[in-house]
Amino acid sequence: MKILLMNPPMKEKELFTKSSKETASRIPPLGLAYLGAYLEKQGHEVMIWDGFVERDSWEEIKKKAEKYDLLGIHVLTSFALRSYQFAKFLKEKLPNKPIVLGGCHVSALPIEAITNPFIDYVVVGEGEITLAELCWVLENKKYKIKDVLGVYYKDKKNTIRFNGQRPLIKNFQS
Ligand code: B12
Repeated sequence: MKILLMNPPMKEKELFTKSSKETASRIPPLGLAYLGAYLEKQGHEVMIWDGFVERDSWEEIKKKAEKYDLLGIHVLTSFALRSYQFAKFLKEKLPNKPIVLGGCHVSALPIEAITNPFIDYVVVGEGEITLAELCWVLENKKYKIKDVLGVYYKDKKNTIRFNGQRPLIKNFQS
């Protein structure tokens, strides 16, 4: 699958660490990089688009996103509202693309996130294996969504479902 992982678009003045312009806010998004590395090992094609650094307009991001099969967005509490606005924008423009949220904010408040009609999946806790299994489900291989731990989703009747927490990864090399 072709997967686009994103930090939401933030203006320079909105970044909390603006006082240290050259350093803190310029650190690459580690969580997305972990996910990308794991997904690439599973054979997927991954692009990371970091909205703290990139300066594309939302329309330009939408044009990029058109080329991907799954759109993932990272959510910290400090930019959760922007992440939700961004997810809504993408869903309205690209209704057939699955939108997945992850990160510590939605791990703490998954119901707040999955209740939004424009969000398809919320991954809680460590995302590597959960997202890889979700990709298999979406590719119609091997797994059914009811077998995937660590993900909130809505069934055909729009009821929120969760199959339980995924145990922590013990050996990351394997
Ligand atoms: C390193 C770090 C920083 C670094 C680098 C951050 C970066 N850009 O990567 C710096 C110093 C820049 C930083 C800054 C800030 N940080 Co900080 N930071 C951390 C720290 C210590 C580790 C983060 C990390 O890299 N974890 C490792 C990665 C692998 O984990 P992860 O990001 O959570 O990602 C995993 C999952 O969440 C999930 N996942 C994540 N995204 C997605 C997306 C999808 C689609 C899916 C499916 C899954 C998924 O899968 C990933 C892999 O398992 C955490 C504390 C912690 N122990 O996590 C605080 C933490 C994230 N930071 C926090 C805060 C508040 C901030 C600041 C807002 C502080 C400030 N006032 O300026 C700023 C934000 C600035 C910014 N522009 O991002 C809070 C967030 C609290 C919250 N509820 O949102 C935390 C949790 C610390 C705390 N307990 O208060 N931070």
